[in-house]
Amino acid sequence: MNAQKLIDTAKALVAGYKGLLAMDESNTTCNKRFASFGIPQTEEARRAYREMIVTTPGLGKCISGAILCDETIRQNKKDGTPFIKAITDEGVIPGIKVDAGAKDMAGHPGERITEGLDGLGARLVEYSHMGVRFAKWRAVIAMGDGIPSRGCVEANAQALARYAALCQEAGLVPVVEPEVLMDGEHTLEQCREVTEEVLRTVFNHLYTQRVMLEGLILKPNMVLPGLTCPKQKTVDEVADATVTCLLRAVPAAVPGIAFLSGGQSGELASARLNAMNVRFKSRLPWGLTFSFARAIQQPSMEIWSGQDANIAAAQHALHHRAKCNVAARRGEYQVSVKSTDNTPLLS
Ligand code: 5MM
Repeated sequence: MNAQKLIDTAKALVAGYKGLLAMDESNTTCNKRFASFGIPQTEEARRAYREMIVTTPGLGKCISGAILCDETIRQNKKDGTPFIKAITDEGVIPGIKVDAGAKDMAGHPGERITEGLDGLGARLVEYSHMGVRFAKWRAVIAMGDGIPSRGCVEANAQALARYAALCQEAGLVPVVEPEVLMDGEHTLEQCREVTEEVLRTVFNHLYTQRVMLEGLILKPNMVLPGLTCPKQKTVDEVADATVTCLLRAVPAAVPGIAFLSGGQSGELASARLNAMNVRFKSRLPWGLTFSFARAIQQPSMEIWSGQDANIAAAQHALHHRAKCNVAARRGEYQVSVKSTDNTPLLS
């Protein structure tokens, strides 16, 4: 293991005011999103969509690293240039999603365990030879009546730690993504408690598996009330709860924390990241940035809608959301964000 190389890559992923672009939707997820906009669910449509993304002018000024999936990393632009070369030439570090998805967990109704450890070492070596420098694995933790269970949290944390150790051995920086889902009626405080327990468990297992904290990136959820919780919270309240939780559970040796958006609107995700940087930046041991999929891509996918004529407009929308998140890292993002019932969410 080349520790310095891992540290340098991890630092580069959170350097300046850039963040990560998650464009690693599995074919099933991508097809589902395409279906909602009437886009054909074919390999060629997925390739064309990803070409639209990676050729967005100025992408490298906002995005430090892009997470691809196995299909995309093997695809090329129409002119034959491999996507991995296109993004590397733009100054964006290529990454790869390596989990095999979250599956129903035996004996744990309503809970899931992420699979993909078998043969992972060999797959990582192949990706590394292709020029990939970091990887990503997502664990999914649901909240509800009696869940998450200890068994589910422990099993997912152990899998994340084993994945992270394999990545570092292969010279790839692991992005460690334990996602506490937004679905449910739970309160902000309940989400904070569960997220803290999950993160503490994950870091215990990372320690047990001898993962070098300086050479990884954490990709957590923000601490939010459940989607159907009657008590929604202001942007500042979310920022405070999230940072409080992270300060208690994430060691200072970790170089960066890059949030997932988890189904928040692009505007809210940016506003909440902005508030964290405005209120806490000077007191934080790690960089706080973004690793969004939907909160960056959603408007551009709708505008593109599978039509070549819409590429420039779709790229403009993608670049706009990426720039908004760079502004949020600086603490300079400004937008009036309202909830669906028109209650102001900014305090
Ligand atoms: C939570 O999903 C990750 C971040 O995306 P959002 O910002 O939209 O929440 C994302 O990287 C996710 O892990 C990938 O899209 C892969 O998901 P699937 O379920 O398709 O493997």
